[in-house]
Amino acid sequence: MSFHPGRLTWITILMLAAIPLGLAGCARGEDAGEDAQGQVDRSGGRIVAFLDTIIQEWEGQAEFEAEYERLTGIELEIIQPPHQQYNDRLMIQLATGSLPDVCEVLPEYLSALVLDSIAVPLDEFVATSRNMGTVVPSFLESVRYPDGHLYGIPARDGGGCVTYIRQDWLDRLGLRVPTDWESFARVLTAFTYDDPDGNGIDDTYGYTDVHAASEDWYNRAVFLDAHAEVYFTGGRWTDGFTEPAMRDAMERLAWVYSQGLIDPNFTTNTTFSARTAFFNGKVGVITYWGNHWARNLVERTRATVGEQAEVVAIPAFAGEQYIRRVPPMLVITRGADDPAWVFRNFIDRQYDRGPIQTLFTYGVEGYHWSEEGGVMEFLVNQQDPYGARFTKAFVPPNSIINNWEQPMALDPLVVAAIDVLNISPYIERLKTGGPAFRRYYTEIERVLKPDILSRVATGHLSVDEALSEYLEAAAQLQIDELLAELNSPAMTQ
Ligand SMILES: [Ca+2]
Repeated sequence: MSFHPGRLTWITILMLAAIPLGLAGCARGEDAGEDAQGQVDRSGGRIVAFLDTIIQEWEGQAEFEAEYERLTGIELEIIQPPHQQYNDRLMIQLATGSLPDVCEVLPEYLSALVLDSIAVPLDEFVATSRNMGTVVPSFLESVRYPDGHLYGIPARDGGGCVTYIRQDWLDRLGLRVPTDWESFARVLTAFTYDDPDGNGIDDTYGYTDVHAASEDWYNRAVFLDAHAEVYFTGGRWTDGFTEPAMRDAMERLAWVYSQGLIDPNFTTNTTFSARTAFFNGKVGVITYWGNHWARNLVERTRATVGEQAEVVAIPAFAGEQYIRRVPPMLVITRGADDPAWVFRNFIDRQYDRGPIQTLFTYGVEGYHWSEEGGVMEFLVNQQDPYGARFTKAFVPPNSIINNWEQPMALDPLVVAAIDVLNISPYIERLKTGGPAFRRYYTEIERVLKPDILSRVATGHLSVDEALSEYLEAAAQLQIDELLAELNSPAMTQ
């Protein structure tokens, strides 16, 4: 199969959303043979995997594929669209092209694959697998569909975001770690106006965010107890955007902007541009993933602004909860000639607590990691502009979901961030809906809400005007029907 990236527009995406997903499957190798344990030992097969968070080409993806083939005898073809476009590309691929054997799917997209019978139920494969018994059961249950089936296996612990702050800036200004909105507002003001980097130039902001603060994972420090997105509370799905707490959150966001405390690019920031502002010492606070990014944030900031940079993950403020997300999943499509074979060789073997799990976690020995004197460590990525070490291959070492005794010591910086995340987080649930959900969810959450938030934050709309405009637009996008689907008995049993 082939895949040719092209320019996308929302119109294209919305048009394609109306096309039933799924066409012909991929051709693949010969029939399977099984060894004494019932496991496949066939060589010469081929797996096409459509993946988002696998290491990229500049991180040794070709070496990863070659090592997988060396260990399994199976050719692996990874298709990896640009991260920012991944979900749109996947939906278009499923709608217009041939199906990959297996794909990485964010939870809110699973319903589309189930409604179109693209996702193959995996229950029987799990029951007869060699390695799935090592997986902590709660991870599997977190992605079980309301019809009782498993259509995806968590690709990792979904984890969540925590707020990171420049400790060296706090120290220079004689400030303590903020613990509530009032102390946070003072820190943001000092980070903006009191020259926290000591270069004598007014060149910093306190804070940055992503997509106009429309994504709850990233907006916690300013939104606190408010949810911009549809979320599960009090036993049902609710549109957080219309709740009273959202009014106060919008007022705080507009205040932060009016005081000049936020990176003005936050309305258009991708995760890439937001974290780059942090690496460059332009902002002192960002809420970002509490995993191997704890290491990346420190190393890349130091590589840019100097070794004095200290970055710490701080506990949620008073009234705020960090969010633990439903994990992305690996889904086998009906395009696979032999789904059971793909399951055994691509999914189940990732949990072998041996060479394949080592590959999917750490990468290739001698390229991504090495072992000397019994100590295993990541190597420097020679292609990395920051000269940083590798931190993962597909599954970050701190995001393992089975009971593997890992061969590499966990990074204490990452452990500290995960400890902060796990203090008392809000636990997300799998969103499963019907036609209105599938048709309009992304437009409401990723287009309408960011647009309105960016205008209310920058003073172009009052909070009242914002809410009134939102209610009208959301009604046209069937928000009531969408919520009814999410809350239907079949979906919440
Ligand atoms: Ca400065």
